[in-house]
Amino acid sequence: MKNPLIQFLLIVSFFISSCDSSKESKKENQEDSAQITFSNPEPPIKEPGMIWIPGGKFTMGTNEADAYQAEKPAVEVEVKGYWIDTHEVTNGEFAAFVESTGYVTVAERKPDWEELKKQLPPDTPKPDDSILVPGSMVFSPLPYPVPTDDISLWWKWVDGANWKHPEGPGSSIEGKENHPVVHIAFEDAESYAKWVGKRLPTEFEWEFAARGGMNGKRFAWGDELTPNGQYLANTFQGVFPHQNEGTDGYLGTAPVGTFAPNSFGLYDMIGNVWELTADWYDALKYARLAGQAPKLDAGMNPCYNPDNPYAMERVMKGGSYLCAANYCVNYRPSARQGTAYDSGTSNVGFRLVKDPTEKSISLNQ
Ligand SMILES: [Ca+2]
Ligand SMILES: [Ca+2]
Repeated sequence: MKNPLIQFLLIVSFFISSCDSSKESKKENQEDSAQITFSNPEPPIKEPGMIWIPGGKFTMGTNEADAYQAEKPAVEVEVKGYWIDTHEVTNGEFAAFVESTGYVTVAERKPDWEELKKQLPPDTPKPDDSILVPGSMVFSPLPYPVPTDDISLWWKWVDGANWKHPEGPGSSIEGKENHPVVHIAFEDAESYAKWVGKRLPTEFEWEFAARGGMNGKRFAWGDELTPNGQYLANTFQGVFPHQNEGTDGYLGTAPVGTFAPNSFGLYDMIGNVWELTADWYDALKYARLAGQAPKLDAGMNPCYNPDNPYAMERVMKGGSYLCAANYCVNYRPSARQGTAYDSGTSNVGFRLVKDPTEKSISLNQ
């Protein structure tokens, strides 16, 4: 590791997974598996590349015994109808944005210490300027088994890593125009969204779409991870992090739309890359909604992660090509993690939503 201090600093500000290997077993889902009643018909004016999600009440989160605490308890929430991208935003789509606007992503800029230190313990000393250089976190596993409670054993800060050079200098996205864009910070996703006239989904909207109209299913397609041995998402087969077998055909990202869509016609809601949402990460969000934890009052920090108390994090959903049975198990619609708002990684991307126009709604009435 060239710059151990920046690695340390960024690991602290990066999401700290609460994953452990105790989440392997699969329990029968006890929740209501009835179809969701939809509330908003599809507007007559279509949005290219997007699917209409008809809105309604649904069960968010889970009561499964082996799920992570931040996913519990299951709570009923309601969303209004919206359009959502059929697939994750691709390198090709992001390149068109950069070409048109000249936008420079966060990973391509020199880190701002004044911003960075807000997410570090108060007595953290300022590193030398030579250490604060553009870069991003890249999955870099060792070739042998390591303890799975130390993410620094497989995440490395790589100078010069960004969306155009996903593994760092020398790597490129040539031939990967149809792969999801990665190394995207929240600010980058919001800037792209503004350019295309869309927005990031809320956490509720994302999960409603991922569930494909079915309440209480463990996966986006039902209760089996690989029904009849068929892979329905790009995840990690083998023993994480060193033994990536790629039985599903992909060791890293896959072209969007490679795996079968869910019932709404959406690709890669599970796996491929994690997807940023608009919400701050609050580990007690569902507990608060269910009255099992105090409500957040106005003026309180909207972000809460006991494993990463200084970080300001956004919710990401769906898991990635790095989610394995022995680690993470986040390839489920209810799964959620916080990710630092001001940095990206090689396994986090996004997709966008769009509200119906007043005109298109009125045409339906
Ligand atoms: Ca894979
Ligand atoms: Ca995804």
